[in-house]
Amino acid sequence: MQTPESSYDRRRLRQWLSGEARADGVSRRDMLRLLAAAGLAGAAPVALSTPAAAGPTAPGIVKPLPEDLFTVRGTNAETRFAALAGTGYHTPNDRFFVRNHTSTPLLDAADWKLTVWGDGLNGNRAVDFSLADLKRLPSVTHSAFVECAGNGRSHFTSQQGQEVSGTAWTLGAIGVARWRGVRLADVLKRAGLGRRAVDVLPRGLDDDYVTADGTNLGRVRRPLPLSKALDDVLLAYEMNGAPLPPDHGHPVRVLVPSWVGIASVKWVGDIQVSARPLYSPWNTDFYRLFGDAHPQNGSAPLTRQTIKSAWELDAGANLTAGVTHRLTGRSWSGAGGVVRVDVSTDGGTRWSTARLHDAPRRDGWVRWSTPWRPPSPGIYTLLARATDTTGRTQPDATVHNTQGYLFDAVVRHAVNAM
Ligand SMILES: Nc1nc2c(c(=O)[nH]1)N[C@H]1C(S)=C(S)[C@@H](COP(=O)(O)O)O[C@H]1N2
Ligand SMILES: [Mo]
Repeated sequence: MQTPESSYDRRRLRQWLSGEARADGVSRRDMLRLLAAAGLAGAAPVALSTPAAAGPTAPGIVKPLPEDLFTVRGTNAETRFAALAGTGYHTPNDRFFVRNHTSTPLLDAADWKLTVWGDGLNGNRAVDFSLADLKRLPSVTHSAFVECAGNGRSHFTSQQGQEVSGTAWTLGAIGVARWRGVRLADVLKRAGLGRRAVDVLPRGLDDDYVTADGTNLGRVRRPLPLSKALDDVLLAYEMNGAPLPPDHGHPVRVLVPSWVGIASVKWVGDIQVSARPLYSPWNTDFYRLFGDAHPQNGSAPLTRQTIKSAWELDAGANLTAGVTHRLTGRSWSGAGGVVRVDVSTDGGTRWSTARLHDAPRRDGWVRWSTPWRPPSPGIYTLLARATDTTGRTQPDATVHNTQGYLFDAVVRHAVNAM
């Protein structure tokens, strides 16, 4: 009899050999282990060819992570904003950030199914959907960002001198893609959504998440109120015109526009529909605001993202003095489109408005540019401050919370003119 692990290894090997899973980023040692597990060692020399552009890898991420595109942070990969310069509105899949609690599972779309179940369904009857079932439903396409709630977290420390826990992202834990899929509302209706349903709980097929102190929190799952689930949430199977890549939830992920990234559960395998409010560590212990300025048990669970801006430059980038450069960047807000971006190249003494290259778009970002001629060699601090359709603007400092969520202050970006 085959253990589940060996059948997993065989499936993974099959996908890898058929080119479904990318060779790059899978180490030779891992491949040898898989070949041995599948009883194929020595039988497939093609599988052992060294990838052309092997860069640093993060454990569990399948796609290549070349240093000019990504900064690896533990099991995660942050997009380098400088690598977005000139890429257009949508973030190419090869440079979209990855946030993995554990590691990317390699799932076979043909074997995959989604089970919708729970006492919020009529008759409490579970219903399964294959990928083909989903593709028979009307498809919708929506451009939206996925952004980690902790994006910008490192600036609590570097800019405000405060301690926070979690991945030390700079500003690159965001990407905007064209997602295609079906409305979660359509799937819930087909499953027999009952009148008493209040919450849904999508759950990922990746491994259980075990915290640093050894506590097993089970599979990644976060309750979503039915009101949002029925509004604009998708079950996405395409990203920028391609089948969802393994690292971004293949074959199907939840896509919750404008909300914190944790809501957009990847590799979704089942969705509980409940007549009572649901809880998981991801809406009780995590993804609330804790700390001196917040209620004892934390704020309400986080929903929308906040407002941010980023320059498409590395921190400390070198620029030639006495020459006019076209500096570019992007700004976004979870509350509405960005309508204005003010920029300063002298640490905030003088400000001008950046030229916007996109109309304000809900759930997305705007690209902007500003000309700048560094007058003489030296260190300069660039600032960008966005304002959205609701009138919200970026503050000088963000109120502290212990887990470093929703950093929205203007980031001080040092560059070196030489
Ligand atoms: N199943 C599962 N879904 C998940 C995660 C995960 O680790 N497992 N990470 C979440 C978090 S915290 C974020 S920010 C986004 C990141 O999506 P991306 O990796 O496609 O950029 O996925 C979310 N969905
Ligand atoms: Mo996240």
